[in-house]
Amino acid sequence: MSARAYLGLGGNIGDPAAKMAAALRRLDGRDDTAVVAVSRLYRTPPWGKTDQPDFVNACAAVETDLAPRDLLELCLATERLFGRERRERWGPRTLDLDVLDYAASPYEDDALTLPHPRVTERAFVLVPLADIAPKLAFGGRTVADWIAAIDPEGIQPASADGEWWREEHADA
Ligand code: A4P
Ligand code: MG
Repeated sequence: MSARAYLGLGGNIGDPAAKMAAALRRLDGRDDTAVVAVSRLYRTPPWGKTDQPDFVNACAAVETDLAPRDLLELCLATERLFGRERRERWGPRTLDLDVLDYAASPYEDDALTLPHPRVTERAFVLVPLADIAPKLAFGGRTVADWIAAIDPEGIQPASADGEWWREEHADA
């Protein structure tokens, strides 16, 4: 009874693309979760707190047997595994792994809100997500429609395709 979920990955300290790739390989290696599509890598200007280095961002689709809350816990554990230091809100980070959507269904508990509340404001999420799920809808509008409503300026592809995560990756 697996569900389709979408993850957002990002980072701007060290070698974020290598951390993101290692995280995806780790998830894909589990018996309960398969990575079924990955966007290109993108280089993105910092959003929210702008006096920090550019980010690398990507999105991935997974098929998972985990419940939404268990998928969040797996993402948080994976962030910790690859050395995230939690600091200020929206500040620099080695690896951020958010759950963007789970089975196109709203969900809320004390630690998880789905869809991710800020998806539709963030070009660094929407543009990579359009690589793999342009017709996924949030609030009645598709990812492609939301992109038309925001400013995607400065979001630059940093890989030719969605294969960058499959083997040891030097840099983005
Ligand atoms: N949480 C609730 N819902 C969710 C969800 N759907 N997915 C809770 C993931 N987590 C969710 O997470 C704090 C807590 O949110 C989690 O422990 C979980 O219980 P966090 O990642 O530390 O969040 P935050 O930094 O406080 O806020 P926010 O808005 O989630 O920040 P993000 O998404 O982490 O963004 N600019 C660019 N260009 N690219 C980026 O990737 N990232 C950030 C940080 C800022 N600017 C950026 C980027
Ligand atoms: Mg996060």
